[in-house]
Amino acid sequence: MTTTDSPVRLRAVSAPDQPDVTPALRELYRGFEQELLVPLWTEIGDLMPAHPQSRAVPHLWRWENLLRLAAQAGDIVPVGRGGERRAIALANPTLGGRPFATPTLWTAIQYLMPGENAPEHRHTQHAFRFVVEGSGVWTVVGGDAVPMNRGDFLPQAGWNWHAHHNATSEPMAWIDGLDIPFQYVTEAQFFEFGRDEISDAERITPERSRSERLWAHPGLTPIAVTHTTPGSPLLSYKWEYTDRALSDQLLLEKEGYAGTVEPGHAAVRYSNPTDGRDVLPTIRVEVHRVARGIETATVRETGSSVYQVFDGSGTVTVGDHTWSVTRGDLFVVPSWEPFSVRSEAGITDSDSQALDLFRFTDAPVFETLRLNRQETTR
Ligand code: GTQ
Ligand code: FE2
Repeated sequence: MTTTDSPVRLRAVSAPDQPDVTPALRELYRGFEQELLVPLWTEIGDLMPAHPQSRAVPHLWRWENLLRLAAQAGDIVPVGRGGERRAIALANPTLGGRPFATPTLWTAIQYLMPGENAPEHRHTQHAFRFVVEGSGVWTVVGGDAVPMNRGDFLPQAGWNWHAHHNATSEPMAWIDGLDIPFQYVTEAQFFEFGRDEISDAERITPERSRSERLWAHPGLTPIAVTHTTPGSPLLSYKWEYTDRALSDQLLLEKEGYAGTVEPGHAAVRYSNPTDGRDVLPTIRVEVHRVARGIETATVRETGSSVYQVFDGSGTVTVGDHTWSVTRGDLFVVPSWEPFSVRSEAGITDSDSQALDLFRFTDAPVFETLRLNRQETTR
């Protein structure tokens, strides 16, 4: 309870350790204010809570609404130097209207009209793209043109030059994930403009990027290549491989072998082929497949997640919120909020007859700082 605008809060005497509000106490707190001092005893509950209490809340964004508004922006808002990208970010309702999906993670829908180019730039923020539907855009990372198709995951570690171009006659939408909110608090960001137009030699449309030809062979590392920059050198993880990994896990389970997270729940993490670690220094990315009729255990962990439904339908519970979700829908799980899903038959049948969830988190940061904690209840 605040009795003045003073940074020092004069609390009602509720706890035994709080002093009586006397003229002497008011005088003391005025002294604190004048010298820009704040005592611990009025702040401790907020500063040092017994368990995480996220400033963010669970929230769901419907893909059909995002897509409709992005298409509208496509008609009205040009893309070019300065604004850089036609990207529209999810703003968690309790993060002050800032474009932050969670306190650490940026999530946006990006939209490119036929023939459009998003100019080249680079920044320290680590990024990725994920495609829930559509095709036709190539992202050019360090001069390497990488195709984007449904289910493809494209990591792009900080400080790589990148531009995007739509080579088709159809608009395309996808989602971007970045650590913009996290880097915002670090005050260590850098940004540089590149060329306004990439060269014709780069504005090409190969089916596979050079990075995939070098790095996308399971268990095989090119001997003559040393990779020293942060994050994965593989610029696209194609859906074909992810899909097979997930369906194999479920088949192995049927045959009585281990591999799934829990019965009917397969999951994979995208990893850096040079060291097996997370694809990006600050962001972990996973895909989960929950078989029809399966309900997962309830998990809560420190750090926040953003999910996008890739395929199928089901019911998602995050803390006190429960939503029916379908293809493309996005939702956030704030730190320490209990999370579970149930895979159900939807209006439209899914390709995999299951609920496929794309997920990204800030887990690498929490693990590095030894702040990771997890609790599972069945
Ligand atoms: O595509 O380069 O959503 O730099 C936010 C910042 C996308 C991008 C975003 C970016 C980009
Ligand atoms: Fe960028």
